[in-house]
Amino acid sequence: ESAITRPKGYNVSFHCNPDMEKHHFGMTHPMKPWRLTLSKSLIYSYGMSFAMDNYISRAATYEELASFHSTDYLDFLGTVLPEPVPRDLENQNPDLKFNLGGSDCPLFDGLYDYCSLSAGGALDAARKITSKQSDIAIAWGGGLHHAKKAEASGFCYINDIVIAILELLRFYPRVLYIDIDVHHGDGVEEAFFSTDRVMTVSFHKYDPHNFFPGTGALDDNGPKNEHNPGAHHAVNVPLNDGITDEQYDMLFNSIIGRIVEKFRPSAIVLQCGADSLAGDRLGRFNLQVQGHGACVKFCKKFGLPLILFGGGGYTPRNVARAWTYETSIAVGCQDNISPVLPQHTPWRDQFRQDTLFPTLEQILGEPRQNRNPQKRLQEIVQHISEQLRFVQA
Ligand code: TV1
Ligand code: CA
Ligand code: ZN
Repeated sequence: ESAITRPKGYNVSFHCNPDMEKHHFGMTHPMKPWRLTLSKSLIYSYGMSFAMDNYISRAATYEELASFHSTDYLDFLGTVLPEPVPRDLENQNPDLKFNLGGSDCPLFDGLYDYCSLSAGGALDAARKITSKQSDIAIAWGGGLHHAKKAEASGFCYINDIVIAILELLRFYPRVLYIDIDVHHGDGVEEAFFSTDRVMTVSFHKYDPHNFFPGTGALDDNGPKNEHNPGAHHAVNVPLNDGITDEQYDMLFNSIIGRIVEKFRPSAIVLQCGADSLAGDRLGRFNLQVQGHGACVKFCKKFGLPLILFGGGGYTPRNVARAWTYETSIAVGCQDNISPVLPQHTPWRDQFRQDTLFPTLEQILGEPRQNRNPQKRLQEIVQHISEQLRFVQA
């Protein structure tokens, strides 16, 4: 008998499209849309689809994409052809149009479909929220936070998050955007730099010269000119290698707790990039599935309309574990699911260990050195508390 039953008094919707998952960025490229298939297969193996409304998301229309992106950019994106020879990391072309076609943002087969499907899922999630059919909407195929109005960046071509938040703003006065991807959420931050209706908060590895994208310092809080209502509405939490669950939980709870109190958002959008997990191919942190999921738990507790997006995540087995655990938190069955992966899970050998919660030792062998002294984390909380004095709901 399944421990997962309805009703719960609130509704969770799940938005995905298998057509998105079949695209390939190139053999050695870290972004693998297939990780979405692996995640979904684990979520379904646990039986969680029975506790959610499941939707195959549609592709976003040109007009929907144009709510944020420039038509010049979209027209080019819609007509460029895949390159015959994929580039490698050393083969960066300095004069790319709209930054398309380099090694980070290659031109692959079906690129425009991939982008419009990601944005379509994000928009479907936003509309389920605004129509009050969902209290929590999940779109693991969204979360592509680096894309700019007229530029691709860091594996992201279309900023589905910005498009979804613009939709929320038609109904809600204030939206809180939180980004736990290991990279700085620069595209979303920039898009809302000049409004006080969106507060953006990104936790990320910060090392301006050695880690992408190099922005997101503690005191980058939005253009501070007299006439900019968006000043102080960008919060940045710059971190170093090796941060642990305990430290991250302390930071997240104290920072987000204060922000919700002060900013009083009407809805929360949480980008759950899974490259902040220990053992990620591109990440540098020591977070475990439990610590990553604790952020979702904390956000859910406010009882505000909530959207969960994916984002980065480059070790597919860890991505699938995190997004499965986070789906269980959304549904509210996290204490009833087995920590042992279901026997019938497809691709079960991909997971290496048969647990949903591998230890740091199982993931890494030797854990990465923690370069986040407690004193520095206290300074960060202090700075943000002072910044929030300028914010009013
Ligand atoms: C092709 C093949 C592309 C192998 C890219 C890692 C590759 C990277 C590759 C890579 C890689 C980055 C930069 C350098 C900017 C460039 C989805 C000119 C082993 C949300 C995007 C990171 C993260 C971009 C996206 C970064 C997200 N790191 N192998 N590329 N300079 N780009 O540093 O936030 O997770 O690494
Ligand atoms: Ca981030
Ligand atoms: Zn990332």
